[in-house]
Amino acid sequence: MSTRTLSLTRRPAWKALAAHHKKIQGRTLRHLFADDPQRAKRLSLEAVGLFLDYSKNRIASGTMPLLLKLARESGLRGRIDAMFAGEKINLTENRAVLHVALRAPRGVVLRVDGKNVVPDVHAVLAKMEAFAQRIRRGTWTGHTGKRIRHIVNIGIGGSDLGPVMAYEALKHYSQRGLNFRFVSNVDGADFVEAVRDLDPAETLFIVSSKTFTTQETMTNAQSARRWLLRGLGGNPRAVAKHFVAVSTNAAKVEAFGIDPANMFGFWDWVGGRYSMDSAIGLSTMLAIGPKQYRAMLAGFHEMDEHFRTVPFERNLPVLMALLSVWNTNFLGAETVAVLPYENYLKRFPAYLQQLTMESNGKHVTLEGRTVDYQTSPVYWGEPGTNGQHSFYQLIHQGTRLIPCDFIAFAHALTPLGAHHDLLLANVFAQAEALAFGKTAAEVRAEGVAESLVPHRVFEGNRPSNTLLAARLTPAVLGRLVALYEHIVFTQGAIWSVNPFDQWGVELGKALAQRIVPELESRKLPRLQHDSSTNQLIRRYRALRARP
Ligand code: G6Q
Repeated sequence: MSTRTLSLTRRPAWKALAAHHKKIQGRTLRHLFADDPQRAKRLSLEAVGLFLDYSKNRIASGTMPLLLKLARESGLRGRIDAMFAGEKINLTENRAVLHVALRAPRGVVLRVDGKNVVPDVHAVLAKMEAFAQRIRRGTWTGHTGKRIRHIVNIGIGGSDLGPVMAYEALKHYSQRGLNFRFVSNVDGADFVEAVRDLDPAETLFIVSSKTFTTQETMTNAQSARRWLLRGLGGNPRAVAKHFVAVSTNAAKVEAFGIDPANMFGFWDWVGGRYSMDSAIGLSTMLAIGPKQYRAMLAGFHEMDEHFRTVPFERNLPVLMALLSVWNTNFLGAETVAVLPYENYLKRFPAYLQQLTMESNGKHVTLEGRTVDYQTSPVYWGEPGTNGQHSFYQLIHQGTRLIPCDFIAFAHALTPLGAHHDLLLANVFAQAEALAFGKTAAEVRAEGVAESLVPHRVFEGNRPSNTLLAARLTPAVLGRLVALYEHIVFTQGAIWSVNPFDQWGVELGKALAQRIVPELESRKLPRLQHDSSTNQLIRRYRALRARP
């Protein structure tokens, strides 16, 4: 029997890791660093412009070899090859998973059902570029002849989080005369606030929806259309000049009234949360321009090639994924804090929440067996140093183990006095304090009153990774996103789950549809939910009836 078919906890490497963990658990980061002056050098790695120091993880000399063995026993190599070969590895939806094709240079061949998809990708990119140039140069004008100054992306989930994150991350490179807004929530406040100060004559809506059926997005798109027509005198012909769509569903786009010539397509082998570099990235391209967008794609591709070709022991996504498996499954960590010390990455943790948790938040294996181990940890975070003045207390002195991914850059994009050195001093200090803490003896040596000593002790031994790059460029953003995409892929391979479906999201979409008519109908219909849901619906209707 091959090890791949054994359930995860029965694989030899898993058992060896459990035994190894017992053996080394008493050895703290203080011991591990004291025993090996070369530790930092040994446990760090530079690849595709990213430097990863993973020496502050609770691993001893035998840990990584065993984790690498686990990767091999889990069939990781075969799964990577299957993804790049366009096999339908998204089993539950019978789809290929080929977001790597979105950034493949012309000339690369990646096939789905025997057809090379790379030329299609480049055809859409060329169409996006032509459109982006017209908007950026002001040669695309609105219904009244004014140039477009405001761009509103309407989309949700994978059709929103990537565009918002990328816009914020790359704002430094954006054309400042264009103003970008993002509307996702079906809560009307999102739309109303987004357009409050905009002139419809200067506004372009990008309706981003893979399916073009998502309730939130369709509702916002209809409101946008009404808002536009109201502002421009009601001529429906105005829609064609102020709406474009990004979708896989041409029929629905046309039915909405958007000219199919202004639809930018993508394909069912791109999952929503893996789509920020497909046409879903149109707002990003409008902001930073085609050249910088291409640079971002090149960054993604560099990381893809690194992941595909470099041996696992020097492979950034593989190593980071294995460390997360170690922290989750052997050290019992339940979350990972992602802490960028770069204000432009303020939406990066939110973006990663979807990428990681929607992908690997699964409780059955690909074969449908309930797992007997933890899968995705909760990912969360905030930019440093803000987090330091809020939740870091719990990371330092709370009762939970919270591994941290620190992300920092050598150069500020907007240098200002001593700010950047202060910022970087903070990130290095935090990782150091988390790892080494402060003992009671050290606290006493500072002359602290005995009654306060327990309060001032830091246990340390808190694991972290530090990722350092020269500066946040479009290429580096591409590499960072691809890094986490492939971390998720590797985790999924080890946990034997399908990172590419999202039945939990589908459930929410269906349930809400069922309740809508029960809220909208004039007369209260017979409610057949549980007593709590029935009560909430009745109470809502009653409250709403009062002025
Ligand atoms: C992503 C999910 C989900 C999806 C949204 C929007 O992987 O499938 O977040 O992106 O539900 O879907 P549409 O793009 O089809 O509107």
